Amino acid sequence: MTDENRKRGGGLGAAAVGVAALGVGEAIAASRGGSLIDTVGRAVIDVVPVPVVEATVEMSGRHDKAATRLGVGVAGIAATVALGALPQRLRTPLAALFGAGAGALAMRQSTQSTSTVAGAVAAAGVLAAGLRRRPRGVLGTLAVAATGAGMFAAAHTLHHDLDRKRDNDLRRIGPMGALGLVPEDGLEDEPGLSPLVTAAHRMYVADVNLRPPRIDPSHWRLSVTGKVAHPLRLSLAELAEDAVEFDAVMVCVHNRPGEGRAGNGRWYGVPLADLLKHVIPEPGATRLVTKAVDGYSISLPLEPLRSGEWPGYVVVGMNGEPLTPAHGFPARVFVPGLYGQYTGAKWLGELELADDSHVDYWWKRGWPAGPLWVTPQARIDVAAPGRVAAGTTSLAGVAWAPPHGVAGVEVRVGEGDWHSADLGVELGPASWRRWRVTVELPPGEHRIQARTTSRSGEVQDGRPRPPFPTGPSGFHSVTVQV
Ligand SMILES: Nc1nc2c(c(=O)[nH]1)N[C@H]1C(S)=C(S)[C@@H](COP(=O)(O)O)O[C@H]1N2
Ligand SMILES: [Mo]
Repeated sequence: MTDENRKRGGGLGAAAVGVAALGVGEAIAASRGGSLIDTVGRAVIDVVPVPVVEATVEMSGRHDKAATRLGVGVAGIAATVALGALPQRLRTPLAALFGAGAGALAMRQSTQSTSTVAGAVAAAGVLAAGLRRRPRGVLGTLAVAATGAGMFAAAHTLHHDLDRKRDNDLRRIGPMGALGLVPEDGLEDEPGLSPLVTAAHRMYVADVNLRPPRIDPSHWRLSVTGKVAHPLRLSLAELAEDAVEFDAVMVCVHNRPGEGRAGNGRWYGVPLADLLKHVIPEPGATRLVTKAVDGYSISLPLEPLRSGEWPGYVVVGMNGEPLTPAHGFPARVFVPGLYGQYTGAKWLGELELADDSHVDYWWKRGWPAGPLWVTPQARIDVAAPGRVAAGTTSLAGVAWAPPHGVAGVEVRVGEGDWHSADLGVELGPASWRRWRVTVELPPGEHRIQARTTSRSGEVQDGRPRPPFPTGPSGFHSVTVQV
């Protein structure tokens, strides 16, 4: 074997060791619901510059979590190869440093940390031992890599089983809200139109976690602390007793016109004004900090929440059921009309009444302190030539302008006049509203745009603007061929 070949073989052997170390670490972490890759991934998400976050959201869309995981896994294997090329005396201390680093990150994120720390220690051990006695030959290398892959599969199965058990536990919690009647708006006969109420499993998911934190509802309590005369600790059942139902659209600040990062829910939550009345805020309290169990936080100005000027809620249910893990189980804060990034934390652990010195997760990253309000937006879901009659095109979609409500939706063909659409019955002003209209179009290709106007008189801004830093604007356009 030439030197060059031996080196290449050594690199492949090191890569196999990397797969094995990560696989063993993942399997041990997964035994109690943790994950090395997710822990490191979250730490990366916490520090990468905003332009990188924006580019990832843009490129990977719904697959941003899978893309981040893959990136962390590949980086881990690449780091092992780099480590393998270093002198032996450096490898073991560096492997130990990797393990200690991952363990420390897991402790900082504070959820499922014990098993993740154990996984980090095991991964460092496999790394050090594997690089000392690297697998030889194609078969040896394949065997080590296959062992690692098997460990990844085991980790996957462990998570799957934990998820199933948790889903069963959630089912036992019982209903959250009435939802006796499925709400209707009169546009039920429009095929292809978004449902009036978005099912939880169809709702977009946006957060900085690679996996929702696992929270045991029997031990979970919401604490209301800080500058208050009467701190509170409330169980899920206690919160549910005082909850009311409301309809509202949740919109991500990254939702460009036409995209799907918005969903309409029938939520069940405790009015923040009621909770705040109980705790009696102290004079210096100016902000309500909503803190997730994993360190994420978003704060809101206290006064408009306390007075009820902005109706905000500690939400414990969606569409008649407990929140799903992806959407914040057991509780989240939601102020209808504010973008998701500003509306409050999912996986809520604490509400802290604080002064203005608190710094939110996204402020550190260059987003304005806000809060930012959702701007009116119309989306075209259906553009179907010839469905009603030859020469006509049916258009239908959803529009939102929370918290004031949608006053009207219009469409235009090319640069032509705007035509008013028919509106479905409004569930509530913060809810989205469905619309439809039929237009006559000659044969050929046409560009169709939609816009909405809020009941407060705000007309949707047609100038395209990217989401960062104050939210997107522009019209949704579709092209139809008649
Ligand atoms: N704890 C926590 N809460 C969070 C976030 C997060 O990353 N962590 N993301 C926010 C953002 S950016 C949005 S758009 C909404 C999304 O809520 P959904 O995933 O239920 O649609 O949650 C908000 N609450
Ligand atoms: Mo978001």
